[in-house]
Amino acid sequence: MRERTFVMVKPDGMTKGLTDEIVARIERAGLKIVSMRRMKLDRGLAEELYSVHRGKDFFERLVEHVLSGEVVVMLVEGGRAIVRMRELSGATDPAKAAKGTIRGDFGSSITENIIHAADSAESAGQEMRIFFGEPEKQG
Ligand SMILES: Nc1nc2c(ncn2[C@@H]2O[C@H](COP(=O)(O)OP(=O)(O)OP(=O)(O)O)[C@@H](O)[C@H]2O)c(=O)[nH]1
Ligand SMILES: [Mg+2]
Repeated sequence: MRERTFVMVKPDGMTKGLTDEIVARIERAGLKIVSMRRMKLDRGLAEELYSVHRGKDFFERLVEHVLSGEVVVMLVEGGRAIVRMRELSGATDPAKAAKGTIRGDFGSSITENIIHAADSAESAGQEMRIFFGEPEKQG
């Protein structure tokens, strides 16, 4: 099934110079980057992106991290793009992420884990709307 998803290179991924490497991995996986933009999030945008985590003990750390530098946001399209991007990213905690995944190869901590990828069609829709003004419904 052809679908679209939202992906973001977090500030630690930017600092480590990993954007080109991430783009290459996405393209080698047969997915297409439809749109891509370098930007600095503001607090409102960061809290909206991570609104499901509001109230959790790591919420403030997470928001502070994504506000700590520039990010690259991407709209990625292809067959099973949502699941494929989660597979390419690897487990949330880099210490548990498999080698060959972006987090497994480059992540340094659960906060500094390089990349965000939407976890469902619903979040992908919401996040694409927030960052790219895409309509929420897919298909
Ligand atoms: N410090 C800390 N950070 C966490 C923890 N759980 C999640 N995070 C951070 O919060 C982000 C969002 O958490 P989740 O949505 O549960 O994880 P995820 O879907 O693999 O990661 P994202 O693609 O960034 O949404 C993660 O990428 C981590 O950076 C935790 O237990 N401790
Ligand atoms: Mg998530």
